[in-house]
Amino acid sequence: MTKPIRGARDMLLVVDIQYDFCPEGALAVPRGDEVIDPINRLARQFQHVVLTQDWHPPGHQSFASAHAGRKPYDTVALAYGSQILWPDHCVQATPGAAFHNDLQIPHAELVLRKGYHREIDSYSAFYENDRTTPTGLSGYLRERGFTRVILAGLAFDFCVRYSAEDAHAAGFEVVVIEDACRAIDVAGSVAATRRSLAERNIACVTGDDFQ
Ligand code: VGL
Ligand code: ZN
Repeated sequence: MTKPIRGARDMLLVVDIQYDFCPEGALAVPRGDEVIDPINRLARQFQHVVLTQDWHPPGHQSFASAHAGRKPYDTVALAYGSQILWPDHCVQATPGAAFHNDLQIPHAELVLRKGYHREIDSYSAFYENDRTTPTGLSGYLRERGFTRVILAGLAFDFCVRYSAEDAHAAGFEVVVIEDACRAIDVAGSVAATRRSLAERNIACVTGDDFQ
């Protein structure tokens, strides 16, 4: 491993680099696989890396197939609020849920799975979509003394966005490496993400600019 140039209090959070989010996957993020090389390079600069993995049980409530008469990208009201419905994706232990083989981060210290409660989706790596069920990540990072979270991965407008916002709300310094992310872009979600990150003063930079 290259000598880490990032601080001992920095955690790189690599979000959902799974086959189902890559081209030809069940919930393909356009050009999603383009982030893999930049993320591999970025990860070599960090001593500390966490990977997230979307990990749904069959019949998950975020799947359109679990709602009669609904189709992917419809929005429905669930017990905790409004939820976009997705194609079945990242079903536990299926090939689509696996990390892309080209992702090479052997020194990643934690794989944080999320979305495993059948009734609750989880975009954020910190809180599920009911906004009250924690994943435990904030405690993990705090207990280990990390103060800054740097994010890259898929998808910019969902899991990266909500993870960045929750990390910020939890008191971490947050940086999104935007050119190491790709977006789904449904119903203006990319524009909404940019607005929301800007309102919170969450830094959105390119890998080259990241200091
Ligand atoms: C994601 C939609 C559904 C993501 C996960 O990783 O951004 N998006 N599940
Ligand atoms: Zn999902």
